[in-house]
Amino acid sequence: MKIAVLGGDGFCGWPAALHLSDLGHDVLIVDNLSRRRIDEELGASSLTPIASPQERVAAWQEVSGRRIGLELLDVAQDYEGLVELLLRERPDALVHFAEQRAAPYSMKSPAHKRYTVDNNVNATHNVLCALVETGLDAHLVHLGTMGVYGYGTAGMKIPEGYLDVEVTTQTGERIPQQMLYPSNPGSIYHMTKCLDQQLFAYYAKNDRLRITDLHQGIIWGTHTQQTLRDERLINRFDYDGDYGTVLNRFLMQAAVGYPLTVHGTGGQTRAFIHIRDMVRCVQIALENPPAGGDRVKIFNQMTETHRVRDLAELVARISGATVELVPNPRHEAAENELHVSNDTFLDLGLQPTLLEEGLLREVEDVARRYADRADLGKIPCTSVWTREQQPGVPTSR
Ligand code: NAD
Ligand code: USQ
Repeated sequence: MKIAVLGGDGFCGWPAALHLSDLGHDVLIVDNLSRRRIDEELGASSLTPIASPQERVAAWQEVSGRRIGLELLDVAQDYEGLVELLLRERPDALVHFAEQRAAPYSMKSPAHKRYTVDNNVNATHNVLCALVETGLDAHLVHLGTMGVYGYGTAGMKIPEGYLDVEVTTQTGERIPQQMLYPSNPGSIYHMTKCLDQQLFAYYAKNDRLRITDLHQGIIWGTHTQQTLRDERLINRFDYDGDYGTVLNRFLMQAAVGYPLTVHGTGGQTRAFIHIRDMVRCVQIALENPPAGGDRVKIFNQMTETHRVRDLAELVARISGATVELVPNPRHEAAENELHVSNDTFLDLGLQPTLLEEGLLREVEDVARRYADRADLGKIPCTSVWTREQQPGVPTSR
């Protein structure tokens, strides 16, 4: 297949592009490098030393003999460029990672909220509109989030995208129906993924676009088989208070001797998946496109659920780190249960990398190895969710 990987310079996009190229697909990375510019804005950088996108694709060609194309394009801003690219390249599939993906970054200020909505919603809508305009029958695989569901389900297992309901008609007849699971976002970032869902539903219904939406949990880990093949192929590892996700932050904090920063009581339960499983899931989704028709195919892309305080205790046990309960900068439930159905990927052959197997290796191979590059001042989470949490704003109005 010819596959365009939108956002292919990012944490998920780069290893996915390498994995797909390694399988023999013709891969084209499309990225505007906004993530690298955000590093500069925040004065933070990846714990691992990442090469420039040009060096990355040149190194991959040297190591594997395979060429990955690189197109620097803003999917949200340059609609004409996107249409021109699709007409020129005529991809069989697009994998869409090209969004601002950090919840804390999306909550930093009015400007960050507006940027996140403008960038994410426009990027998704431009891709959908361009597919219709060009008439390409390419399969669109989008990276969504488990966060569209919210994290509390009163004991029910979260289904893969659609909820079974029963409606009572005017004549009292009870009719079973399915609806998109009601969305319940916990940040402006997560809200953009809920808006994406509506765009997908509409374009699948109206234009019969073939769309798969992967509701992905929190990624942990860094390396894949391909990124390990040369130092210049190394993946990024975010640990700062905006972009670092919880488990990778704990692994890095353990490596540098920083107390593990558990928000609140740590009773938040979240879904997780290793980065090696993420690239396999993207492959499986591409190999199993929806037949067409008017419904978006939705997979829950996660393999385990854990409470934040349990993760901290696990990391502390294997590394000797200490755990600290810090005030929660977010507006989220202090404690929640989370049960998730992920049968589709398991039935299609995914063999999950479990936390217990990979954690220690990750601390040794990545977090300790690059610990001297860490800037400890970037660890605290300074982005707060509500006005009341801002310094100087009274707690009650
Ligand atoms: P990332 O920020 O590392 O990568 C996103 C890439 O997209 C960056 O290279 C960025 O430059 C590019 N990009 C952003 N806006 C663009 C635009 N308008 N035009 C072109 N390129 C643009 O993020 P990531 O962790 O790789 O996440 C990728 C996707 O996966 C996101 O959509 C995110 O919501 C989803 N996801 C990530 C995680 C996770 O834990 N990292 C979990 C669930 C879902
Ligand atoms: N948390 C801590 N301590 C920390 C950092 C985070 O206790 O030092 C807590 C947070 O308060 C939250 C949980 O850990 O309760 C998860 O936070 P996170 O930053 O790891 O994950 P999140 O903000 O949900 O976002 C990440 C990705 C996002 C993706 C989402 C999947 O950045 O792109 O969509 O995970 S999910 O969480 O399933 O919605």
